[in-house]
Amino acid sequence: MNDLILHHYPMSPFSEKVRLILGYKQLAWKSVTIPSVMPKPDVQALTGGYRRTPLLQIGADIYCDTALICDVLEHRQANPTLYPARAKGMARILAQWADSTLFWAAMAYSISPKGAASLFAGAPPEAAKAFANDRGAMSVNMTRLRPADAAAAYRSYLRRLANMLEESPFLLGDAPCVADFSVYHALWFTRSRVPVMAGILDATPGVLDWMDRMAAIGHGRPQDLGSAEAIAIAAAATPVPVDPEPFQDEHGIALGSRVTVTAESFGPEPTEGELIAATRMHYTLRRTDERAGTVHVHFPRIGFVLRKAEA
Ligand SMILES: N[C@@H](CCC(=O)N[C@@H](CS)C(=O)NCC(=O)O)C(=O)O
Repeated sequence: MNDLILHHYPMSPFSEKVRLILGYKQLAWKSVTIPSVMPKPDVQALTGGYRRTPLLQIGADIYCDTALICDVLEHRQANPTLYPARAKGMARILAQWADSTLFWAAMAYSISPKGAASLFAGAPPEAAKAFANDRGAMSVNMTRLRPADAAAAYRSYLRRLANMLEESPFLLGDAPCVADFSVYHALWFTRSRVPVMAGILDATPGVLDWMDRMAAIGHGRPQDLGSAEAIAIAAAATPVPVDPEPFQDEHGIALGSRVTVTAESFGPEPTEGELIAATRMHYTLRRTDERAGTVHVHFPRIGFVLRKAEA
């Protein structure tokens, strides 16, 4: 079986979500550290454009977005499950809220001027500027919360989460599910990466205790790998043949068409390739790269825009 290769960087909250899931499922994985800002030539050699973090690579198959990565890891190692049968729908919907609404409130609060200053303390001023410019370019067409509005929303969300945790040790029961990992990563950023802003968590000690339980899960068994080696692994591998069925055509775009897939928001870089599968939940594009060879790049449907490529 091909290795699981996670392309990520330490400060990335969405990467922390996946690192902990790898730990929860006690999986061995290869760890490729990628840049947090553009340019990212080695990432884009694999994806063909998509630049967000993290990515999961398995041989010549590249999985974008943590919602899809969760499904892939569940398929690889079903126990313990991320999707408990009795709360499957609720777990996914809560995870989606956490990865969007909660995440952006937590970020806008944590990276308010005081938080940003502490995050970049000790780094050269160009680093903070490069980060701000990079994230500004990623956020075109997005409405970002102002810090004071974000703080108010974040406080309410924490109280609601604390309320859920009064009844059970994890959000939807006795064991963590996908929703716990999605909620956790946003709060982890505040607590671990911007401790000067972490006082907001003190009003909800039940949430802090749950965070301790989540942190104790750990990251599984990572082993460092260079990005050039990861590209060589893709080049030497053959993508897993995809089953194009069931083909769900919502766009009037036939399989075999040249298409682009782009994130709905945050990160406007499209990936272009041949559409070889469009199932109920996923798209798969085949593309060939000078260095990575022929790869299959996979996206979830939710959160992504499919278009015919311009001729
Ligand atoms: N919905 C995406 C969101 C990923 C995301 O926004 N990641 C942040 C880092 S935590 C990012 O890509 N930042 C810019 C970058 O790393 O280039 C997912 O679930 O993977």
